[in-house]
Amino acid sequence: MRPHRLLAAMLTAILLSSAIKAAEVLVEAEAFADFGGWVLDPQFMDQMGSPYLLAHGLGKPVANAKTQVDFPEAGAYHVWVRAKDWVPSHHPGRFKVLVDGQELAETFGANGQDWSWQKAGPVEIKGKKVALELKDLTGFDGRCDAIYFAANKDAVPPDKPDEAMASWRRKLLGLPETPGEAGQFDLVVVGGGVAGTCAAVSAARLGLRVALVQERPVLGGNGSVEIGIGPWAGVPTPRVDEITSKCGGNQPYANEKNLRIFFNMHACAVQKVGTRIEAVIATNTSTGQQLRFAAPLFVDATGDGWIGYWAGADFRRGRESYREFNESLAPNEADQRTHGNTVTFRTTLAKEPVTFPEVPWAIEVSKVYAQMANIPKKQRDPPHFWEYGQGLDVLAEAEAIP
Ligand SMILES: Cc1cc2nc3c(=O)[nH]c(=O)nc-3n(C[C@H](O)[C@H](O)[C@H](O)COP(=O)(O)OP(=O)(O)OC[C@H]3O[C@@H](n4cnc5c(N)ncnc54)[C@H](O)[C@@H]3O)c2cc1C
Ligand SMILES: [Ca+2]
Repeated sequence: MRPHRLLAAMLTAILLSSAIKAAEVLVEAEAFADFGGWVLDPQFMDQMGSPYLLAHGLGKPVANAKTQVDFPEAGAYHVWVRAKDWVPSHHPGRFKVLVDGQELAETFGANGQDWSWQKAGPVEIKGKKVALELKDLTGFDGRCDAIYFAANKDAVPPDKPDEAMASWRRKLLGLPETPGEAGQFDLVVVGGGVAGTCAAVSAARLGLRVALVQERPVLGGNGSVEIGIGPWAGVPTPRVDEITSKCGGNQPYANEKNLRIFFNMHACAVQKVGTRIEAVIATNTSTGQQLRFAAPLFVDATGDGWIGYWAGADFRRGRESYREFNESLAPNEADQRTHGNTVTFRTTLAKEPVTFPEVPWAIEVSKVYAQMANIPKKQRDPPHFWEYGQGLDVLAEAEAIP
C-alpha cells in the first residue's frame, strides 16, 4: 500500500472509532410513541428546559409509557435520566426505566434534587432498535424529561436549562439550529385563551392573514375544557360566546379562511429589529421543532405578558404602595405579591367508607382552609377550591405551586 493510502486508511479507522466512541442518543420523554398513563406537561419548559412526562395517578401507578428508538451502533452505553424529586423528604414521584424489557437498577425521582440528570447503567445495547419504557412506581407525579445514552463514559449532559442545553438537545435530535418559516402573516396572535382567540378570529374576519400560536391542544386558556373557568361578564356577550363556544376541539374554525391555528406550539423568544418585533419563535411541545412567525403586527395574549417581556417592554408586577395612586386599600410599601394559583377539586359522596392513600408530604387542607375563617361566610366560595402560592413567584416558582 502506498504511504498516503495507508495514512488515509488509518485516518478513516481513527475517525470511525471516534464516531463509534462518540455514539450518543437523546430520547425526549415527550416524544415517546405511547404515553401509557403518563401525560405531557409543557408548562414549565421556560424554567426547566423542556416538556416532560408526568405520572399523575392520584396514588395509583399509571400504565407504562413506551417507545422504540433507533441506535447508531450496538454496544455499551451509559444512561442518564433527567428527573425531578419534587418532594425530597419523601420522594413521592419515583419511577423506573426499562431498556429492551430490562429494568435498570436505579430508581429515578428519588435523588433529593430538583431537575437533574441521574446517572444509571451502563447498559448493553444489542441491536439498532431499542424498546424503552417508563414505569411509574407511585402514581404521585413522577416526572421524566429525557433519557440520554452515551457510549463515551466521560460524556456528561448539560445541567443548566439555558440556550446551550437547548442547542445540545437540537443537535442530538437532529433538529436544525435555525427555525423553519411558518409563513408570512399580517398578524400573529400568541396565546389561544379567550382574549387571543377573539382577537385572532375577529382579525381574520376583517381580512387579515392571521396565525394563532397556542401551546395547548385546545383553545380557551383558563376558559378551556382543560381548566374550566369560562368567561362571565354579568351581561350577555353573544359575540364572545359565538367565538368561545367552539374552543373545545382541536379543529375549530376550519372555515375561517384567513386563520391558521398552530396548536402545541410554545412561543419561546422574539426576534427584533431595533425596538420592533419582527418575528416570534415557537417550539413544538412534542417534537422540539421550531417555527418562526413573521408579521408586522403581534398580539401578546399569553395571559402573562411573555412576548412583551422577551421584547424588553417595561413591565411591573406585584402591588404598588398606596402612595403611588392614592389607593386606601393598597399596602404601605410596594411588594412582589401577586394572586396565587387556584387549586380546584371535585368530590363525590361515596356509598361506603373509602381508603385514601397516605400523603405525608401534603399540605394540610384544614390549616390552609382555616385561613378563610376571617372572610365573612357570605363572601366565601363553596369549598371546592382554594388558593395557594401568594408568597411565591407564580411564574418562576410555578412548579412549586401544585
Ligand atoms: C380561579 C379563577 C376564576 C375566574 N373567574 C372568572 C369569572 O368568573 N369571570 C370572568 O370573566 N373571568 C374569570 N377569571 C378570569 C379569566 O379566566 C381570565 O381573565 C381570562 O381567562 C383571561 O383570558 P386570556 O385569554 O387573557 O388568558 P388565558 O386564559 O390565560 O389564556 C392564555 C393562553 O395562552 C397560552 N399561552 C401562554 N403562554 C404561551 C406561549 N408562550 N406560547 C403559546 N401559548 C401560550 C396559554 O396556554 C393559554 O391557553 C377567573 C380566573 C381564575 C384563575
Ligand atoms: Ca423533555
